[in-house]
Amino acid sequence: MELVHSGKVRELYADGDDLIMVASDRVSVYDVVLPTPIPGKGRILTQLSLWWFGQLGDVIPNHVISGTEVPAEWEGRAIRCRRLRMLPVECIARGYLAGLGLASYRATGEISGVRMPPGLGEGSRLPEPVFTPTTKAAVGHDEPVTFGEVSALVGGSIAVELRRATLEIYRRGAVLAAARGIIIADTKLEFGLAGDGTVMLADELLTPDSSRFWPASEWTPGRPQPALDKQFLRDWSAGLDWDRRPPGPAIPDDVVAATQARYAELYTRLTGRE
Ligand code: PZK
Repeated sequence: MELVHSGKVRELYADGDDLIMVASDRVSVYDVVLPTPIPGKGRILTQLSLWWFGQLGDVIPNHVISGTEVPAEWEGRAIRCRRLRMLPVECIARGYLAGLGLASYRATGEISGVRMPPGLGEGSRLPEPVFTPTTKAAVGHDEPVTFGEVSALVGGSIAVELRRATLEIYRRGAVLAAARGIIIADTKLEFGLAGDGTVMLADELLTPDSSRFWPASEWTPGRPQPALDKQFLRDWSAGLDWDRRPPGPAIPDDVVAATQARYAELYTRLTGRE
């Protein structure tokens, strides 16, 4: 099959008119892919994405064709998808302060042009979820864009649909996760257009690679929140003499095992499946 895109932890292949998205067991910390895989991670993230696409299919149509009709070597960690014309915006919804949302709040008191109340800190819950789109920069980090800029890029009616679907997917996902003790602080979605112009949800959905997942039991606003999936990796790597530039260090067996257990726990807690 023809490789069309290779990401840090995933590959995208063309199969006739379809695409096959394949999740690897690779893991990144501080944006650097480590040389040691986390066995089962690709399967868990793929099954979690498929589960969410099923749960949230009534919000907006999505690109999934099948989670089973894929080459045998990738079974369980690949999704057959419709090839779409991807829209050049990363659609982010934030319900809690972290990352670039926190930086923006500290600098201006606003997030994506929306004024926030004073006194929020790192990890605080926002009064309501905010749509904070970015554009994919050719190199380096993504650039925040206003809603007006999204409209100029994709057209006003599509921009309205992207904002609606992004906020609704986030709200529905966050409510469901909260009932299972998990905070989804934010999430990044990607959309594309089908041949007939229908806006469709693409990419992966509400996985820990596209979203911040925090254990609700440990949520303490005012400090950085522990990540449900990668905290063992972060804690271990913080104790190394490593400048966070490639190549990353090999992961010791006990940290691999603890991280593997976190991904399995996350999947079981959310979906009720083993
Ligand atoms: C598409 N990416 C991101 C990069 C990956 C994924 N349904 C689609 N149609 C056309 N293009 C894409 C999709 C989807 N999803 C997604 N880039 C293009 C990406 C690297 C590896 F697995």
